[in-house]
Parts: sequence; structure tokens; C-alpha cells
Amino acid sequence: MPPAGPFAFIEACFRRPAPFTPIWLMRQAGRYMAEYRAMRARFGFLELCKTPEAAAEVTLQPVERLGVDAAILFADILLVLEPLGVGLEFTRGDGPRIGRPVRTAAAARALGPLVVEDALGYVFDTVGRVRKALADRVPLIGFAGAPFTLASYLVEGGPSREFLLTKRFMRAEPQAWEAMMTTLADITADYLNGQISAGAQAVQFFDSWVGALSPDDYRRYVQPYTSRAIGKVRRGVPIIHFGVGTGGLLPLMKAAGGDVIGLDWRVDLGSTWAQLGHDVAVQGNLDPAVLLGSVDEIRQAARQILDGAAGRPGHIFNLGHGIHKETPVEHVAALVDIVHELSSR
Ligand code: 1CP
Repeated sequence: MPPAGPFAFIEACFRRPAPFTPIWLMRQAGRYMAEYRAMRARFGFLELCKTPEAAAEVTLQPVERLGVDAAILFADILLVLEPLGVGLEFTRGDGPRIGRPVRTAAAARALGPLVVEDALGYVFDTVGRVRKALADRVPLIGFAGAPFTLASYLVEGGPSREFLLTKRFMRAEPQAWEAMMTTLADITADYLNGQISAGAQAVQFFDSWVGALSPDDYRRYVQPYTSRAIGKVRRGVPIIHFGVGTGGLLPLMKAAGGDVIGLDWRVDLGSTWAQLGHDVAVQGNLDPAVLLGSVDEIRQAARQILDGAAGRPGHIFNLGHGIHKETPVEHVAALVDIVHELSSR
């Protein structure tokens, strides 16, 4: 891979000074955008992910419309579960469903391994197309689910609030849990390295639901596997490590690995960064609900976050989680402009 180039986003990931604070947004491609809804009228969600030409077009929509400083591959963290044969489906309105959830030690041990080039080659095809179309205007972020969040979908069979089946499984079947998490860690690393070979210039680990765990459980049941996955990702490409509701876990997540720690909106960016240590970059952390309010309120809230970062190299502006589908697209575009204007140095 050629060097990443002088992108503000990549500079910030490595805590080098940049002329402004780079911004991209989780779920920047999605249902709040008319262009995306038009694509979804033509393709089912999984079909869209599996049609590289269309997935590449959707990846580029927010880059054109918003002027963000990075593109994020259009795909889903659950795509790796489909070739494991568990019956992944995206149902309209209801979100993802796993037809054959993993509820026994035998089922957990039977998972994988995967040859990612065969199983997920369509994603790598999309990455190559996006890189070509971007022509180095902004870098491309690849991503994958971290082992815990993937395992939670496998065990629960879909979205969950309490993750009781997952928490019960990891305690009741610690050896099968270890086998499953090791398999998921290795698949995740191979999958991210495949994206990097195809052209991804940074990667994000989504451990979205890990905030459901106590610190002790994180240490025992998650950290070894997230560390294993992160440790296997090709050196030199920045890694963002993100989860929701992780206020009590951030030092452990930092220890597990990553150049950048993603913060949700429940924590104060300035003091949290100081506690974590300025030897790691941070990403975040505007409450996505702020984008439903006025542009004045958006400006105030953005300024507060930028003040917390205090111009220190190593801050990437983002939301604390994904954009809500009810969000006016003009407000998102306004946020991007506001962050560029207020942080320009
Ligand atoms: O109806 C539709 O059009 C599908 C909605 C949708 C979209 C737009 C889903 C289903 N996935 C996506 C795209 C997606 N998912 C991206 C694209 C890149 C971007 O613009 O950010 C990414 C990075 C994801 C990652 C993802 N999928 C996560 C981690 C991020 C997060 O939100 O914490 C998770 C947990 C998923 C699972 C998933 N896929 C889709 C939905 C609705 C969900 C969440 C369901 C749940 O609450 O459990």
C-alpha cells in the first residue's frame, strides 16, 4: 500500500497536527438521505451490500453531499455472519435476524473458520471501486464488528437490550465461548486485512454493545479476543476502537488496542481524554439527537466539544453513535461546515 497521504483524518489518527479538526459521521450513508432511500427502493439491504457498484455509490453519497473528511465503506458488521451459515436476514423495520442462533457449546465450536476472500470478496470489490472513485480526495475507512458484538448477535439471534443469553452463555460455557471468540477474532482480523489490501486506509472496530458488561467481565471475556484481533491487523493503518456506553470500560478498551478510542456522548470529551491519557487519539462525541435541533444549538454543542479537545492533535470529530434516520440532511451538512470553520488553525 502507498503511504496514507497528507489527509487531516489520518494525521489526527496518529496525533499529528492537522490544519483543522477532521470530521466524519457514523452512519453517514443511510436512511436520513434521499439519495440512499432511492437506492433502497431498488435494492434490498443485503442485496445492496452485495452489489459492489451500488454499495460504492452509496459510500460516496455523503462525501459529495456533506464534505466529510473520510468515507466509510457501505457494508454491515453482520455480513461476516452470513457465510458462517447461521441464517442472517435483514427484515424490513425489524433489523437483523439470525435464523439459527448459537445457543449450545457444540454450535459455538462448529463455527468457522472462513476464507474471507471467498466468503466476502464482494466487500473487497466495493473497497477497490470506492478508492478508485475517490481518487484520493479523502481516505476510506473500512470496518468490522469486534468479537463481543458479533457474538452477541449470534447468541441472541438479533438486537437485544440486556444481553442475558450472551452473558449466561459466556459464564456457563467458558470454553466454548473462548473457541467462538477466538474464531471471530481471527475472521475479523482476516476480513480487515482483506479490506486493507483492497485499499482501506483506516479501520474501525465496532464493539457497539460491549458497554453492557462490567469491567471484570470485559477483562475476562472480551479483552483477550479484541486484543488478538487488533494485534493481527496490518501495521501502519490506523485503528479506531469504538463502543457505546463504555464510560466504565475505556481504560480497558485502550489496553486492548487501537490508535483512536471512540467516545459516545455520555462522557465529557476533555476530561475523559485527560483520564485516558493523551498518548491515544479520541473520536467523538456529539449526541446524534443534537442534529434534530436548530443549527444554533448544533453550533453551540460542536463548539463545546472542540473546546474540550482544546486544539490538541489527535481529535477526530464524530457523533457519539450513528445518525438517526429522522435527521435533516441540511443539519448534518451544517455540522460539517461548523466544525471546519471553528477548528481551522
Ligand atoms: O434499512 C436499511 O437501509 C438498513 C439500515 C442499515 C444501514 C444503513 C443497517 C442494518 N446497516 C447499515 C449500514 C451500516 N451498518 C454501516 C455503513 C457505514 C456508515 O455509513 O456508517 C455501518 C458502519 C454499520 C455497522 C453496524 N451494523 C453496527 C455497528 C455500528 C452501530 O450502530 O453501533 C451494528 C450494531 C450493525 C447491526 C445493524 N445493521 C443494520 C441495523 C439496523 C443494525 C442495528 C440493529 C440493532 O439495533 O441491533
